[in-house]
Amino acid sequence: MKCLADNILVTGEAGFIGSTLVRDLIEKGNTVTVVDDLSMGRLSNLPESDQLTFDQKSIIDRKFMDELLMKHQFDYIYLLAAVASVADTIERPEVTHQINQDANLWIMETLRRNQLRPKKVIFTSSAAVYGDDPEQPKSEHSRIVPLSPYAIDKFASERFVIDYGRLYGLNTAATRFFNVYGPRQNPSSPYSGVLSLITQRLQDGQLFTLFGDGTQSRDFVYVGDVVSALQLIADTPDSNGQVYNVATGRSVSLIETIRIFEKISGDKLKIEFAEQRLGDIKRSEADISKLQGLGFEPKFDLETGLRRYWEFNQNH
Ligand code: UD2
Repeated sequence: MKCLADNILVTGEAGFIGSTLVRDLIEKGNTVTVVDDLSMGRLSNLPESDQLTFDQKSIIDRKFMDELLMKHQFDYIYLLAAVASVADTIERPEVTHQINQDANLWIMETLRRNQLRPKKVIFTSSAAVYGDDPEQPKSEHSRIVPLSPYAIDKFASERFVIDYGRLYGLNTAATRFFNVYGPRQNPSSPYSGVLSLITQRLQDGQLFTLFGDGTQSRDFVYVGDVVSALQLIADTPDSNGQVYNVATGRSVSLIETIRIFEKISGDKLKIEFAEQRLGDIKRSEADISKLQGLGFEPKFDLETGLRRYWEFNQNH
């Protein structure tokens, strides 16, 4: 399906989604340039390869990004760099806006001004754009209710990228990730993904704080499936100008997820219950029929994905 040896830019690739994508692109023979300021990602997440060039830079460095885009004339661009913590964007809305929106707009503007024409630019957005609207499952046509600077910037960037395609003839698409989990996810912040926190607590035998009663449910999607979806969208001409939910289409409660994880690890998670988090969403489930229309099928159900994740952590 994919032609080999493309020249690819990935921003934000030292995070766990970006680094998984980079590994896969390199294995397929591509040349990959990565830009990450290492504010959240880790250099050790990236593979060693002479097909990989790493620049420890922030995407808000306009001069650097201009020169990089002009010099390499990338075939594909994956825009993953972001301040991914919703709470952080609530505390620092203006600073995080520069990264989550302005920097992405600047990249699009550089492409436009210089008539650069990548085969595809993919912006990675989030299910956060749907906010707390109770309608489930969420299709790409569901109501947009952005409730944080994070969601506002993700939605605006998504629109900018798509409309730069429509207005200026660039090939673009966007994705809305649901709850992604898997190897190399960083559990070090209280706002880290819940499955990375549970993994760590199970390994260390420490207490896990469950906010709410555990009946809240999420559409947890394994990072390997996310990386497959990204490349499928990149390689499909029909995806131009389109936005896709990236998830499994199945929502599982947190308590059931913990039970599955306990079965895999053979350990019992020590749980303390606490008040539900302010603004927490009760249920989140994706309608993925649009992505399935491109031929996507998730390969990892929750148990298979959690098993892989657990085994990876045991070996690293
Ligand atoms: C996810 C995204 C967020 C945004 C949002 C949109 C992650 C890490 N976050 O937030 O960026 O896109 O979706 O809706 O993917 N929980 C506990 N104990 C903990 C941590 C979490 O009980 O120590 C609960 C939490 O209250 C929530 C569930 O686990 O009910 C999932 O939490 P999360 O932070 O992993 O993800 P979510 O869905 O809040």
